Amino acid sequence: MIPKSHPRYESLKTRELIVSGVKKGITSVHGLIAHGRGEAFDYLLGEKTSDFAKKSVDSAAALLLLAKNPVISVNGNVAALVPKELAKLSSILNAPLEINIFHQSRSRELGIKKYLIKHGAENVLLPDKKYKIKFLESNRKYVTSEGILQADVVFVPLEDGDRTEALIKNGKKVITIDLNPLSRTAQKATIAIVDNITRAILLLINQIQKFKKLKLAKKQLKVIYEHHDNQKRLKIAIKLIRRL
Ligand code: PTJ
Repeated sequence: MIPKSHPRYESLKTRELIVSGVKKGITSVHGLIAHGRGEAFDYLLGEKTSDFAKKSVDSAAALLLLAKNPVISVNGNVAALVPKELAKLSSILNAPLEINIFHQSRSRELGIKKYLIKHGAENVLLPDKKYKIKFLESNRKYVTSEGILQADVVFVPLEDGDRTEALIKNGKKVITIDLNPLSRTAQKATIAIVDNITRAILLLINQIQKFKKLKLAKKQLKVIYEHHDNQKRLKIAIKLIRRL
């Protein structure tokens, strides 16, 4: 057990979630490496949500509310880190959670589905080999007809870059959460939130709920979304990391 008084309690607790995800058969062993990369960037970003990330969250919330068919893509790391929050996001957006993993494993897909349902998810889709998106060779090309195939906006946290590019080429808008502002995913996404998913997803949920409560018109949401300049925000993140 990690003592609460440990100076790196939050970080170690999050690491434990990934390790336990691997043990449960939800997260791939490669996910440990991906998590380590994330930890390093989080350290450089001060392990807190920056103002520029909060602004990206606002734009992402607006875009998700503007979407006709939003879909939330789930991999093994995301499922292990924030299963309850994914269920909540799916419910407030009325959007399916679509399992889409890079390291092919049917048992892991089924395990993720079970885990999400255990944490309150009601709409979970498994990839269907009958349906593919174009411009992608990896296992992540397989989608569902009612989910990613017909989505206009796809939320793909902790992504690998080639799929972001492929989704964009397939005519979709992509929102990601990625701690690495230099990653291809962050660079190619419509909106990249440079923050830890464990913090940013809660902010995203709160912001969507706030916009819904305010009953913002489409025109107002559009202004918030269009205010986003992805390259500009990424440059600010890189500057912060370089301490410029
Ligand atoms: O479950 P699978 O098979 O789909 O595999 C999932 C992983 C994440 C292993 C796979 O997609 C992968 O290899 O991803 P990459 O290419 O390593 O990219 C992961 C990105 O997420 C990197 O840019 C990390 O910096 C970033 N990252 C890692 N942990 C976090 C994060 N970003 C936000 N919050 C985190 N907690």
